[in-house]
Amino acid sequence: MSLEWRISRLIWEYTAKDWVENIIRNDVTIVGAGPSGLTASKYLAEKGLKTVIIEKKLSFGGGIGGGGMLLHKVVVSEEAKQILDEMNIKAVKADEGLYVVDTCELMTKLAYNAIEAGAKIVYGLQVDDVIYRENPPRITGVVVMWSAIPLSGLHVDPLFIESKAIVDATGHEAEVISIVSKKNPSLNISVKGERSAYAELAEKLVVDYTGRILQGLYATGMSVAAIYNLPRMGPIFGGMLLSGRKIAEIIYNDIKKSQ
Ligand code: 48F
Repeated sequence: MSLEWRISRLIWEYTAKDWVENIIRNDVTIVGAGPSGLTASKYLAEKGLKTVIIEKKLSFGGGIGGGGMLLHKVVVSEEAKQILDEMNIKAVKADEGLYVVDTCELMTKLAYNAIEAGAKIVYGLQVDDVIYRENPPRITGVVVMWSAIPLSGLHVDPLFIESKAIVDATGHEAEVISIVSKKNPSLNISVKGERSAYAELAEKLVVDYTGRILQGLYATGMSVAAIYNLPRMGPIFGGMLLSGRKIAEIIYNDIKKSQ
C-alpha cells in the first residue's frame, strides 16, 4: 500500500470516529474559540462534560491575537487573577488592580488548558443555524457547515450537532443569538448591539448579564454585551475570563438538575 493511501485512510477513519463518538452528540457545544469560549470549555470539560468548541477560523484566541491596536499585550483585572493562576498564565502586576499579559501566552494557555481538561476544538466550521424544538421552546443543537463553503458560493446542505447546551461565544456580533432571533421572532429575543466604551462598567456588567437566554441556549463574553446593549471595554480581558467561568457553572448546574 502506498504511503499516500495510508495517510488518506487514517485521516478519514480517525476523523469519522471522532465525529461519531465525540462531536455530533455532546453535552456542550461552544461556538467560538475566543477568551470567553476557551475559558468556559476548560471549566465544563474538567467537570466531566463532553465539550466541543466550533471555531470558524483556522486559529483559536479570537480577539486576543490583535491585543490592543496590534500591540502584543493586554490587560487583565485583579478579579480574574485566580483564573490566570489556575491556568499558569504569567501576569505582571503593573498598576492598582491591573495585570499585563502577553497575547500569545494568553491564547495558547487558554487553549492548552481547555484541551488538557478534555475539551475538543474543531476548526474551519461555522455555525449557521440552531436546532429548535417547541413546548417548551428550546435549542437542542446547532447546524454546521465548513466555513469555506459560504465563501465559495456553492449551495451545500449543512449537518447537525446535538447538545444539551449551546453557548454563543461568538463575540461582538452574537452570531448564534442573532440567527435565533431572526429566524424565530415568536421567541422575542433581540440583539440590541453593544454600547460605546465604558471599560469599568463594561467589565462588571458583562459578567452580571452572563447567563441563559432560552432553554439550552447560553451567552458568554462580548455576545452578552451585544444582546443587552452593554458598553464595550477594549483590550481588558478579566470580564471575558470571568464570564466564561460563570457560564460554565450555570450550565453545569442546569445539566445536573435535568438529570
Ligand atoms: O471575538 P472573540 O474573541 O469573543 P469573546 O470571547 O472575546 C472578546 C474579546 O476578544 C475582545 C473584547 C473584550 O476584551 O472586546 O474583542 O467574546 O472570539 C469569538 C470567536 O468566535 C468565532 C470567531 O472566529 C472568534 O474566534 N466565531 C464567530 N462566529 C462564529 C464563530 C460562527 N458562526 N461559527 C463559529 N465560530
